[in-house]
Amino acid sequence: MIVLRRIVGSLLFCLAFNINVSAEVKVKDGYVRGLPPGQMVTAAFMRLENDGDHEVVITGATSKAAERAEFHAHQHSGGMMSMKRVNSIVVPAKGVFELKPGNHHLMLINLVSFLREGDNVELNLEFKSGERMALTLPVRSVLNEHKK
Ligand SMILES: [Cu+2]
Repeated sequence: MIVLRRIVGSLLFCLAFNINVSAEVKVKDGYVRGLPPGQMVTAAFMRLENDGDHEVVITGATSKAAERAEFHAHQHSGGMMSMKRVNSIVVPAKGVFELKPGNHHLMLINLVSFLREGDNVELNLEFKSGERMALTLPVRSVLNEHKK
């Protein structure tokens, strides 16, 4: 009986561990920047909120809408602004990480098709824990980006 209880206990622990990230990380205000036709690269922005007691590390992303998705940071040097790839982003415990214009963003490289305002883009976030989170983000034209 004790053995059985131990097995049940560890199963429950595994389940709790597996749903950890998606239960504790919420994505808000996400969208993909819609650009004029002919642009092969755009970016996705979102606010990541972590309600949990542990930091959450996001190590990558994929999307059917683009060949590659990369996390980028902006850096300023000598009065010039450029982007560089970062291997991961960290959402602090009980904290927030924002992907926003002029700051960190999720770069979508080599778009499969032209993204129009009102389209939806499916994304998968990949966590260090091995979990994934599926997202559907609306396309918002760059012209309307700052209106909300
Ligand atoms: Cu970029």
